[in-house]
Amino acid sequence: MSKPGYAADQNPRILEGNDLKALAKYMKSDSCQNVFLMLGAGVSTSAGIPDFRSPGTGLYANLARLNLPFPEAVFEIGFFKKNPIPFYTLAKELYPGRFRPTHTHSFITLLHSHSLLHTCFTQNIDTLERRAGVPAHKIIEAHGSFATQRCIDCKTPFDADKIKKAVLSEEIEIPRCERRRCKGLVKPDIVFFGEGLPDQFHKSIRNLRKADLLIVLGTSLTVHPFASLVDLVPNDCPRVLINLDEVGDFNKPDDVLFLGKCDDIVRELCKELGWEEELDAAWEKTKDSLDADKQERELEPEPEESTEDEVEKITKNLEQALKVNDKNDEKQPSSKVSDVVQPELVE
Ligand code: CNA
Repeated sequence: MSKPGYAADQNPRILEGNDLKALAKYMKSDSCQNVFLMLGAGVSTSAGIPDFRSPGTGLYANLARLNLPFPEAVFEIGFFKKNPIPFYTLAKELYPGRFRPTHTHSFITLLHSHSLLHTCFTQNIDTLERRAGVPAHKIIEAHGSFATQRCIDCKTPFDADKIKKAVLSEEIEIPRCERRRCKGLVKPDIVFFGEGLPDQFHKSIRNLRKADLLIVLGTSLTVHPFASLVDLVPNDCPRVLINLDEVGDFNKPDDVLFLGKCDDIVRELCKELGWEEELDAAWEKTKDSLDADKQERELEPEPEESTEDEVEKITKNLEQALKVNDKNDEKQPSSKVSDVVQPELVE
């Protein structure tokens, strides 16, 4: 259950209080026209996708036990060039289609249908915002996504069906560029450590000046430049953090924190807004896309798995892939994330 919201010592100036009732009242007022969101992996954990940093269930804690030079190596471009197998093993587990959007994703579609959503900035690569029905032009996938892919050398786009087939085949095939004389490695357009963020991200940052409300959900706010977006809204714009734990620096009078699971807090907020039935109806609709995908991948309906089970499975598969790779290539890459990370995407 969520802790009651609280903010800095000063009384809020724009909101009437620091609880969900006051937030809902503000959202329904004429003063609140442009809502901006910042999302992180925590909005997708209830879909069964592990985040990076939650102790125990986070991917990093689990990858740490594998024979990787460092856990982040799976998402580091220098390491990928030397050894793409760990990333593709992980990609197989995380590939879009297996996971259903959460109630929090459906809440975003409601913000849109109530003409409140200006932009949803997301760090997530799972495309669950789109699958929940949020229009593509409202989403900025700051760290890219699995939606498109290209050769890392000549940048030629690669066919979506072909990469899906390669990734999901029993024995993962590492996709290679089909241009004559290139044959470079193909990678989904996910931003790795060591790569720049999409132009669209940089272009849309200036819109934050128009924000009447910023809601930050399910992120540790440790990856920059994304994390610094919280400082780019106007000084008098209320900022709301919905997260399991307290993160970032929320000390302004109209900063409000709700600590707990985002699906629970979003439901409470929807109750205050009178949107609870709409939330359930919107979430109900998300089932269809998942079923279609499951059929496409010829998967039997799976029993519900906990995030712990999912992480254990991913780690085991990765362990297996690394063992196979060890046999093929005795020489282990030895780069460290600090050698290659560029200022664009840093922790
Ligand atoms: P993170 O650093 O793993 O932090 C996640 C945060 O969410 C933590 O503060 C958790 O306490 C919190 N959290 C976890 N579960 C919940 C919940 N149910 N309700 C509320 N809060 C919760 O992840 P960030 O997103 O901050 O880090 C940025 C990385 C993670 C980006 O580069 C992503 O690409 C990457 N990532 C994405 C996914 C995905 O697409 N679903 C999954 C794992 C990692």
